[in-house]
Amino acid sequence: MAKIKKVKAREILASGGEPSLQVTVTLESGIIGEASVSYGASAGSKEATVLLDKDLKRYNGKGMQMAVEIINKILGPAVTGLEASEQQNIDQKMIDLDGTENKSRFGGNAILGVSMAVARAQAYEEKLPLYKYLINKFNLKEISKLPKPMVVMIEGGKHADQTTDLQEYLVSAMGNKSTVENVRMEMEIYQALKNILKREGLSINVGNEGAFAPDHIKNNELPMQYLVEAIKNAGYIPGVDAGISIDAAASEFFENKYNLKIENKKLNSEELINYYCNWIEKYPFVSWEDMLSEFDWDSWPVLLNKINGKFPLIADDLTVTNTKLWQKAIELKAANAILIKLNQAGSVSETIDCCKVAIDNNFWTITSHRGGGETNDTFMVDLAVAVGSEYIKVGPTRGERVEKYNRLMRIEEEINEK
Ligand code: 2PG
Ligand code: MG
Repeated sequence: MAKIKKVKAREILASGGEPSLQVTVTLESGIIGEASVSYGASAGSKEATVLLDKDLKRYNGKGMQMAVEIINKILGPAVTGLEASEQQNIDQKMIDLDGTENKSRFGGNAILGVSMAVARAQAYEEKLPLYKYLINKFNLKEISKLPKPMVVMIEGGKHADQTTDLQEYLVSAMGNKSTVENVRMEMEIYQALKNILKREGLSINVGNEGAFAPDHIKNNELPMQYLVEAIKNAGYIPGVDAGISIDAAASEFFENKYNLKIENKKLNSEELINYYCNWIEKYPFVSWEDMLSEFDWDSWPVLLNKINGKFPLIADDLTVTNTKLWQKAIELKAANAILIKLNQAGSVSETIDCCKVAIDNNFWTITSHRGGGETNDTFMVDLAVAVGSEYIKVGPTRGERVEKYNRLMRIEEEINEK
């Protein structure tokens, strides 16, 4: 048993060169836990609030000094003296102190930073790897398999300029290969894709998430053709070793109608669904995510019905790692898999509670990185392992991304040594 002795926060830089938060929790035993918080570029409207300073003289209003103050002066003192093992109580205390639906008073970023750092400190205190500590603490099932990589290969939308309207084209590992082999396969496919883009005269510059962001690509379907070709060129079988996932992030191009700029098309929901459904038989899909806007609830069940169980439809902006919204999505048959992002929920306990709803209903969870403001923190990987996520969704290059795959491979090594 160890009580929390001190909580200290600071502003750090996130992957996009703008601030985020890092929190250090010291226990009375002298053990230290540290965590950094990420945030998104194409965030859902109902996510826990990212509290920013709005002081335009610093970082164009995106500083986090206010959140730092809140942690150092309010949240930290409030949890000091509590047993670090009481994660749920600590989270609840901060949620109650904030008192708002979406953590707009103290910020989901501030509350989550403390929440993650406490969990990490207590895992060290118990000399357990973080994933194992989370399994014990939240009564989760023992590990039967590790999450597979779902790697963003081509990115557009809000994550890159003048490229596809859809935000992400991903390659998802299939079959029963080890994590090490899956990661190798993905990176070989990434390199094969680079050659294809060069051949097509397209740029191989990368976007927010370290995926290729070819500008002036002609339509939203071409990336899928390239991905299938890349899988083959790397020596793998599409639909057997690896398949394709898409995250349209459709809320970002929804303005009364769905505005597909690069194709000069404005489609209503029904037309967009038909546009997508033409692809179903053509490509080896593993999943689709946010194909419709978070404000278009009525159309989600129509699309899910058309997919007809061929692959899962993942909700991200629609459900924002929020138990109530996710229950609504299940009831309305709007989606049958959920994207999990710690900072959407704003605390470790709420994130895991939301995963439990998916686990109880036999739906996939896919634990995800963030586009805009990722950090080197790998908490999300341990979380994915603990809740038994089917996939982790992370970009293929840049330090803050590859750290996640490196952590997953390390966990595999640890488990195999036992
Ligand atoms: C998404 C994510 C991560 P962002 O939409 O799934 O890929 O993007 O963090 O910008 O919301
Ligand atoms: Mg998404």
